Amino acid sequence: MRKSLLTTLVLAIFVVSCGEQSPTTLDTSELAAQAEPTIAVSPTPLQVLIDIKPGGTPNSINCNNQQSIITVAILGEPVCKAGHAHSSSCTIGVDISEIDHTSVEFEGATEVHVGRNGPRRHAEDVNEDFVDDLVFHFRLSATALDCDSSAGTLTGRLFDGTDFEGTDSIRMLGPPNNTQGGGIDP
Ligand SMILES: [Ca+2]
Repeated sequence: MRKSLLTTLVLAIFVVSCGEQSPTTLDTSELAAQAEPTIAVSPTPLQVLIDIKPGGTPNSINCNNQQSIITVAILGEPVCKAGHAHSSSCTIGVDISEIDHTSVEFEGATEVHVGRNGPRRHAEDVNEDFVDDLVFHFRLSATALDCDSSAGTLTGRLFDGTDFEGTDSIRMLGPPNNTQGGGIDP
């Protein structure tokens, strides 16, 4: 009888001690699972308006001419500062003076016009809205675009370190094996 009680007691201690250990093991794995998404989280880039081949649509690119230059503009927008009296009449957007043009890439390609101090800055009002836009030129062969691409994305950073990106549609002309070429984009 005593022996049976002792056995029960030992068993009870074993169960309790197991019960204490199990949650500890679970907690560790749960912590590991929670840590992963926290590391993966990154801020969403600021969205900017871009215009591939400004001035016309569709934005046709001859995919057989890998040396062609693709013009891409970041459209400047009037920026309404906090507390601006006319905030309802203007668009919240990016001020191109805040853009670090040396950080800009289009589908992995960088500006082709490079001077002594790196990529040249080219501001011009391409859409005639009286607000300067920032214009870039990229060689097709330097981009990740292929003959099936239907959109191109430009990425970069503001001087304050904020990442931004913008996407516009493209229409690739010419099948991959067509050697006749055709119209070459400026
Ligand atoms: Ca403009």
